[in-house]
Amino acid sequence: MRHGGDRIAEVLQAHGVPCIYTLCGGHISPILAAAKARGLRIVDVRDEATAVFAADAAARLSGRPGVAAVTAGPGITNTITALKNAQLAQSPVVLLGGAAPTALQGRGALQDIDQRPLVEPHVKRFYKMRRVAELAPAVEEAFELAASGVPGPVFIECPVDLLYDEANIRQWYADAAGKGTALADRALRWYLHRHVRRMFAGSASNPLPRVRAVVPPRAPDDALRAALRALSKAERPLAVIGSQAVVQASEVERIAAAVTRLGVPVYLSGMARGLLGRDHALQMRHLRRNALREADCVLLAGVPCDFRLDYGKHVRRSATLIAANRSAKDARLNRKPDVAAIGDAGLFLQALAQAQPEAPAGWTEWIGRLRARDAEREAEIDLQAAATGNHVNPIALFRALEREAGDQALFVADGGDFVATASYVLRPRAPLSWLDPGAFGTLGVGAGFALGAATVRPGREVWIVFGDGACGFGLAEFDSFVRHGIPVIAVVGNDAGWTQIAREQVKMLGDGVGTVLARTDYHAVAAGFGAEGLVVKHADEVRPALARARELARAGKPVLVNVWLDRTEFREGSLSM
Ligand SMILES: Cc1ncc(C[n+]2csc(CCOP(=O)(O)OP(=O)(O)O)c2C)c(N)n1
Ligand SMILES: [Mg+2]
Repeated sequence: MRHGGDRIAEVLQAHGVPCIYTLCGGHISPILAAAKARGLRIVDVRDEATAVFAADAAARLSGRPGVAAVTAGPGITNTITALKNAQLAQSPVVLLGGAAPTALQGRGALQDIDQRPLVEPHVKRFYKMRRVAELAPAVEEAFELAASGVPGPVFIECPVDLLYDEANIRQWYADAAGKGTALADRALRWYLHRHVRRMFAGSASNPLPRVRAVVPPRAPDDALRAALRALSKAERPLAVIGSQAVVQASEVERIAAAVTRLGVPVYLSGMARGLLGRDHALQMRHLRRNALREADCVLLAGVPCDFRLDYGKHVRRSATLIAANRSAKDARLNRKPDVAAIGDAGLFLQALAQAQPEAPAGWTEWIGRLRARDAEREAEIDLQAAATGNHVNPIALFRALEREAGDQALFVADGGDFVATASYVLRPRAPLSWLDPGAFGTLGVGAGFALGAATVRPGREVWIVFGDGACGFGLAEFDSFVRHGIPVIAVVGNDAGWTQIAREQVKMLGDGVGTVLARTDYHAVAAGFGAEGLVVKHADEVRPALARARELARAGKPVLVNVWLDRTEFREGSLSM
């Protein structure tokens, strides 16, 4: 007879889950052991948040739900930030959480709290398991739910007494019931006997796991026709393509081809960065705000009008706005679109490209203008990259990384100003090769994201672009990288501070309190965990260090390159709220 842990593992296996990210606990041991026995890779980390960040990244890169398992109580509370991050990033994660034995919940058991009110607001559904027979169907349903409609995390609470084998559990309950003869003892025995019977009711049959197909939602034809009409009338069209447009990882090449055929100049954001490769005639990188103000027809594909578009104010009032989004709420956030195409934005782009006769020749001049402005901005950045100081200019560092990183490179961004600078300079090479936290702006995603990326994309070069502040959250995961042979390269921008915050705080309040860090030897910390640590204090050391880091990673070693930065004015004046 299979135990509950094995029933769960069987469903994970049937769904082709390559990897479970976890931090152990007695409450979930049967899941981990059974999953390992079925050939799933178990990657154990040093903080539960890392496990969920890794599952999130794995989901974004594979287009299938990522799976994490954490223990009851503190294991679950530790995941909340990562869970919220996945929810706001619309990333399909299946989180398996332990719980106290069913009969002891609310009676002062170890690690026992009411988990529902903590977790429920951050997930599409909170499954509370009460019977062994419910486990497999709940996991099957969770996989479907996480990936359908607007994707997001789903939580399954698995009490420990549903996970171990029946004989053990019956014995455990029999021992707990004791052998007393008093009326109260006999009543307890009767009660527990009935409880156990209910727990295992219906568990004798164990049907084969079912994998349900997830059908992506399609925008209705009238939205497609309206969008086509708007585009055909446009003189200066512009598209912004964001993370939600690429939730179907298997579609990215087709989406890229559709964008090319559509002929509309584009800005790519979030997970869509890299969609068109390193260089594409239609892709603009700079001065998006100006372009949006000039465009007479704007297509937002999987992008809400949130703070990143100044709540919709970046788009000219008179422009025709087309919003393609799986979420009707996001499509209308802060600004009512002229055309709301509610459905998968990636499929919508493909449908548009298929139905549009040919990109109007009149767009050429507009595209040329945008390209010229982009090139001008690149030249300005080059000038700023040339500024020298005592240590390393971050723009020059990213120019060097841009040259050094391979065609298979995948970049993970975790930090403040350092990462914002990277996003202007680094060019993701291919679709799904850039990971950032998304709308929650969460610091600390780096180590988990890199772990998720490296495990679902083995052999890919994974670079973490880390602020020195941000790297502190996940530094202990160098231990996990080493133990699991995950050769990521972290480039830490060491400016001895939480600079994105310091920049405005000092200017407005005259005090940098709380924003100052030291030039800490992060490379030595990584080396302490058994990884390779390199330090770069001067400009001329950058290229050899990056090359060496790449070489070490190719030989299977995780590396941390601690780069001492100079101050720059590059991010001056930028503030996100
Ligand atoms: C979990 C979390 N805590 C705090 C913040 C606020 N915050 C945003 S950027 C930033 C500074 C980041 O510093 P660092 O990683 O060193 O990058 P830098 O700006 O110095 O380049 C902080 C503290 C946040 N976004 N997330
Ligand atoms: Mg910093």
